[in-house]
Amino acid sequence: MLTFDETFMDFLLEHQERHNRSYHFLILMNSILNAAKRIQYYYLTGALRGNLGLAGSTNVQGEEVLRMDWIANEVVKHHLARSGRVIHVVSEEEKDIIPMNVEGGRYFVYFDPMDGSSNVPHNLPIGSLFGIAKRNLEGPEDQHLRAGRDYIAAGMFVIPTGTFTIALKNAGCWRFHIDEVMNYVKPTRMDLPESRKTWELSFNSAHRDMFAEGVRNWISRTEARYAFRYLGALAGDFHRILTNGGLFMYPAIVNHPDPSKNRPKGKLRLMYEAAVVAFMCREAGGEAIDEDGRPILDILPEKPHQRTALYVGSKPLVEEIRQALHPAG
Ligand code: AFP
Repeated sequence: MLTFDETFMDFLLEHQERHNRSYHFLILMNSILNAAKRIQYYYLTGALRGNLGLAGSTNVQGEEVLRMDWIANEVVKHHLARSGRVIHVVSEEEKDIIPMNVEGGRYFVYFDPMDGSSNVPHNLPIGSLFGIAKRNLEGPEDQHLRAGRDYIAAGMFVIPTGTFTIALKNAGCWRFHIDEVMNYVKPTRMDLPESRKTWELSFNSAHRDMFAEGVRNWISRTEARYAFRYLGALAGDFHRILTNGGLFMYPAIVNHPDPSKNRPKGKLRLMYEAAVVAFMCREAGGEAIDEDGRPILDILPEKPHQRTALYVGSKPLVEEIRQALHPAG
C-alpha cells in the first residue's frame, strides 16, 4: 500500500477550513514556499555556478551585497508579486517599501531573503525569514509597519538543510522537512523543552566585553551550565534553540573601546529578524525582549529597517536576563 506524508499545504488547508478562513493565505504561502525552494536550488549550486561572490553594490544597511543576496531578493519579489495577494513588501535588501498589489492585496510581508551572509562564501547554512500581517479589511488602513504582536504568521527556512518552521497566530509553531519531490512534509509541533538539560547559549562571544555590565556578569555566572553554540546565522541558531531550549542573544554593544562603534540599539533588524523569531518563540512557549526588557512583539516600528537588541528563548532564561539588565525592574 502506498503511504503519503502530510504536506504543509495539506496541513494549512485543514487549518484554514477549520477556522473558516479564506484560501488567499494558502496562495500567499504557496508563493513563499516556491521562493524558498528556488533560493535553495541557487544556493546548492552556488559554488558550481559562481554565485557565492559579491554583486558589486551596497545595501541599505551599508553592507556589500552578495550575489546570493541579490538573487534571493529577486526570487522573493517575483513569487510574492505573482501571488497577487501582497500589498507591499519590506525587504532587508531594499531601502524603500516595495509596492505590489496595493489596491487588491491582503497582506503585508516583511522579509529577510538571505540571512547569515557571512556563511555564504563557505556554503554553510543561511536563513530566509518572513513575517506576515493582514490588511485591516473592516476599517481604514492605519499602520503598514506592524508590531510583531499583529503578525498573523512568521517563519523561517534553514537553507540548504531543507527545514521550514512556521508559527500561526494562536495555533502553535510547526516544523516541516523537505522530501524527495521538494514538498515540505511531516508537521511536528515545536514546544521549548522545560528541562534545562538540553538548553544552550548562543551569542557572538567576541563581543561579550562590549555588552552591558549586567549581561556580562550574567554570562560569567551562567555559561558553565549550558553548551555554547553559534552559527552566525539567526535562522540556524534559533532553529537549535527551538529544539533544545536555552537563549539566543544579540545584545546592544555599549562598551566598545571605540565609542563610535557602540550599537545601543543592537544589530538585528526588528521587523524581519527579531519579531519573526519572537513570534515563533511565543507560539513555542518562550519569550523575547529587547535591551530595555520590553517584549519584542510589543515594539511598534517607526522605520522599516529599525534595529533592536534581542534576547529570545526559554522564559526562565529571558527572565534572568531581564533581571540582569534591570535589577530593580
Ligand atoms: P548578515 O546577514 O549580515 O551576516 O547578518 C546575519 C545576522 O543578521 C544574523 O543572522 C546573525 O545572528 C547575526 O547577524 C550575526 O552577526 P555577527 O556576525 O556580528 O555575529
